[in-house]
Amino acid sequence: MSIIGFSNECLLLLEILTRYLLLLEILTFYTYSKCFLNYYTVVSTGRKLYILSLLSVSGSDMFNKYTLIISIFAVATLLIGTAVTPIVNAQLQTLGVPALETTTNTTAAVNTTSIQSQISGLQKQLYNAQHADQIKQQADDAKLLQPIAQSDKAKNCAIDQHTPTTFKTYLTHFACGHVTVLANGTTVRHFTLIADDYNGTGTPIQISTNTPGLGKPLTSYNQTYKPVIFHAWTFNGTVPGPTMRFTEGDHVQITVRVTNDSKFPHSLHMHSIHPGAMDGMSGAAGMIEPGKSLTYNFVANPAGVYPYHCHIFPVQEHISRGLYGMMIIDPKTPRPQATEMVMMLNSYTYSFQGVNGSGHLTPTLPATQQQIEKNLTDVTQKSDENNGPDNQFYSVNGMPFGYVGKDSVHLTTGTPYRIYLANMVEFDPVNSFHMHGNLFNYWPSGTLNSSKIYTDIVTLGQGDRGMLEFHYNFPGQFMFHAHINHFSDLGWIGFFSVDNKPGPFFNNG
Ligand SMILES: [Cu+2]
Repeated sequence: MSIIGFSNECLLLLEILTRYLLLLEILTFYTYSKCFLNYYTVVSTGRKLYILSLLSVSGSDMFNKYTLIISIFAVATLLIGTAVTPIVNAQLQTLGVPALETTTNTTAAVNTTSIQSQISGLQKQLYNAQHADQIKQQADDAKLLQPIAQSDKAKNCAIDQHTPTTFKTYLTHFACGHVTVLANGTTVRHFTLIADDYNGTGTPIQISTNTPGLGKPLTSYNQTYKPVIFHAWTFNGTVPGPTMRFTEGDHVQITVRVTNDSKFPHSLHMHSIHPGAMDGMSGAAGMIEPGKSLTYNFVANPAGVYPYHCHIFPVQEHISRGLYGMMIIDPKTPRPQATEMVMMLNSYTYSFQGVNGSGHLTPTLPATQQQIEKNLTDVTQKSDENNGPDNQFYSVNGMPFGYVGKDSVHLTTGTPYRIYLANMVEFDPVNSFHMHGNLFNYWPSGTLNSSKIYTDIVTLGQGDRGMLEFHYNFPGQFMFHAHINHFSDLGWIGFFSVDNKPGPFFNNG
């Protein structure tokens, strides 16, 4: 009987099992010795066989030749496995693979990951070697782009150039385009403008806020608030279109696409210096038919503030419907640091567009005597003052009565501010900008050659613009508005809410 209590039947079964296992282990060891791969199996086999042989020896009265063979083989396997392990580990270490001591699944998994990461590392090295030129180019580009990216950040260039602006985000939204740098160091800025007249009838935009008592001159205080709607033609879906910003000397590419659903051709006419073919007038110099596009190429100069607008006849309709925006060309040497804003003065007329936006002015070119007389009759009939179309709303940045009450613009005392100002009001010869409780430096057109004036009011003709710099000494609520009070009463007013404490422009986001 077994000293540990095994029955003879059990021992017989164990012996048969052991012989069978022996055969398996021999096969395994053979494989190992041939391939020199799975040394773990050797170690574990040795351990298993050693235990089995001990069990066999201790569990049986018989010490037959099989158990002897098993024991010898087991000890030999264990010794070989133990001897080989450090050698293989050393080899693996030179390959950067962690040494494997056990055969547990966890370790195997860890090492599988490690080997995979090594493979992916090698693949990366191979890719880098194959694309060395491309990678070098990317690195060079990044090196060239870095100072421009820093300067664009200092100018508060918008990171998101796709989300349409609201009158609040428009105040500080500067689209600086998609930037690339040529090998000769030239900065290229590319912009896309989508011009859309929405089948000629315009898209309804809301030109009133929910401010109680304001922005709803078409309703009485007792009536339910209804937003005021204007049927607009748009660049990139908003009125005004995006403020585009570049630096003097930049190569600018502005791709203008007129949508398929537009009824009329449109164009992009920019103020500043450029070739005639880039001037965005009717005809060959930049007129774009519906469904077509055109890229305007020019070198930005000189530094200053400029309007851009569609210049297809009748221009007064294409502008007054909403196809305009502002363009800033920064000097190569940056202007002194200041918190910057954009203020685009504009107006809305219902004189000719009708309730649903379907009315149009008659084109004035080519102007025969007969056409001029018809046009004069048209505008006279459509006018509310019998002298041509007139505006029913005036605003800054597209929203009559926008920057009032909770949406007043928060400023901080002592902080330097700069405003880029432009006037795109149609039908009225002049507009003005007046600031309460303060004076400002003003540079007409914002060029480096402009002589500044120190004032609290500037008067602007149609398409006129300039640049203001100021800071407030005292806290308080200060109005800014057209000093043509007729315009103020129809929406062109706003408030600076000046505080000693710094904070965002709008407290309510
Ligand atoms: Cu147009």
